Amino acid sequence: MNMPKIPLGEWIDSLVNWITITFTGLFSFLNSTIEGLLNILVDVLSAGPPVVIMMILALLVTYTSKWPLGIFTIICLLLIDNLGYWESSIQTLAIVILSGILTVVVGLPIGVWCAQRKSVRNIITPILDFMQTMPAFVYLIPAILFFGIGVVPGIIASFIFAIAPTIRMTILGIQEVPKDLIEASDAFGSNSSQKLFKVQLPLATPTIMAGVNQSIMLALSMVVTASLVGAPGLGADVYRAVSQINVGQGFEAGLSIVFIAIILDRITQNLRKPAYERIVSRKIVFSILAILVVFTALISEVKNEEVEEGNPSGVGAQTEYEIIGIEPGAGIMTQARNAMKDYGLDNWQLVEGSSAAMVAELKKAYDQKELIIITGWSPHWMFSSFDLKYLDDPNETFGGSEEIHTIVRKGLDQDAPGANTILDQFFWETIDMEEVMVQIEEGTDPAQAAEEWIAAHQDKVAQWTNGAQEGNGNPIKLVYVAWDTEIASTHVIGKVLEQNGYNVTLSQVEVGPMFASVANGSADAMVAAWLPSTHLEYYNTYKDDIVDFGPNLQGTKNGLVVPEYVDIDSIEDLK
Ligand code: PBE
Repeated sequence: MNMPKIPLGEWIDSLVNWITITFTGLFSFLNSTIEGLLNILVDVLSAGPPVVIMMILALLVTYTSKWPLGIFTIICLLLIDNLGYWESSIQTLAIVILSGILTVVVGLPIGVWCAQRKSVRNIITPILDFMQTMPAFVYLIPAILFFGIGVVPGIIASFIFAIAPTIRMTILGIQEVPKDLIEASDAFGSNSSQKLFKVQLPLATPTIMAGVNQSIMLALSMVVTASLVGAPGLGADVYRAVSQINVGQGFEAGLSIVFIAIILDRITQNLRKPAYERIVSRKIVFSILAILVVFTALISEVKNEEVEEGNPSGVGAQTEYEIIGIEPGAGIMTQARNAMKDYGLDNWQLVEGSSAAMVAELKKAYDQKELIIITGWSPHWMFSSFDLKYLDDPNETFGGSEEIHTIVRKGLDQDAPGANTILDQFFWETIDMEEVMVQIEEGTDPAQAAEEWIAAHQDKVAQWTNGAQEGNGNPIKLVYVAWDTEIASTHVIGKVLEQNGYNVTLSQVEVGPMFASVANGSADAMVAAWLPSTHLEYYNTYKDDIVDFGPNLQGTKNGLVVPEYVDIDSIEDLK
């Protein structure tokens, strides 16, 4: 059938665009409110030495779920601290608690409303179904555009993902209240709010709490996803471990998440009927807790006021001492971390996320002429779309000018000699790569951009394929990371191999897995090794199990990049 494609994607794009522009004010208000609340929570949880918080949490678990669990809690928390994940855990705990509070504050009234009105319920239920089945990743995309990268889009996405159970269970709980009790309260002449607060809600509480418990567990399950857009905490530790193939670290961080899950689960499950309620009443415990929280919050706010120093109009203050980074495993991230040490930028933070999120953040800041510092590299189309400059790097922490190498698995010359030859002879210039990148950025599909470039540069391609045997449909698997540079190069070389008779698959992975897969032979080749310095660590780890074909492009550069209108010139100026 020859029907034109319905431009659903484009409609959504323009809708999101419109929302972004129209509600800028609202978003920045929400952004600062949520971030402010989160900071308070983090401050409260990290006031005083860790042991104090551990004791309080353990006591709370003991109170709600008996002493053996309290002991278990203290052991878990001590272990987390010992493994070095205490700070991350505090971040995660704060994020989950805040998402939990938000789901209750928003979800409960919606649930009540749905329970009372069938028409509302008929509208909300399908929306909830939709929200729960849409992959949570998808929410991250508009969330980045609305809120920038950092913890807020993560919290919002978790909130959307997690709110459904609270609403559903509230509806269920209220509907399950026996009819005769409602009739009785009607008979006593109670109005609808009396009925709600004195009869329905109290009777529905166990069901509602089960929903809240589910919501909190769902929010916790979002922490890894949220770290893709820069949310800190245990999720970021897991993500970093994946992108660097660090099994041990992945397990430790994962285990910490499990511990936090158990603790939160026990507390929320038994909150309504604590195990030791007879000994100390709930009111007393919760009042003490509330007073403690408010008190620490106030104290840490006062302390914060005192330490607020430095020049409020300086670059640091205006960027909140944040450098916007990319995938945690990227070589440039290691360089940036080293640079922060080298140049003594102790109060700065490197935000982890992804290349796409970084670019979105840059676009946003650039449009509003706000200060921003990113980890940047060339060749990259961003230099032609925006007026940008590299900050001077007198210590050469970012390694100066580099090359991109082609690396193939051992034995490829035997199994696919033609592909081996082509990959070996693949070499092009920065302007070639840029041509493809700009095309892709302007909306051309990468495969098509590659084809067009090949058609326009037959002479160059002929040099690569010179003397290469036909592929006869043999499979070739190329791996790459979703950096703009490698999207371009991998698609071009992939198409060339295809035109020479190979059956090519491209697979997009994280940095560590990219090297590892070529080393263990599960992928055939990659054209994305930035050397000698950016990927040195990966290179050294795998160098005995790979074949290095040398550079396919020369003259690349990494560094910290700012828009031209930012009036500093060197990394040293950030101090
Ligand atoms: N980058 C920049 C790669 C190589 C240099 C993002 C394309 C990286 O940092 O690992």
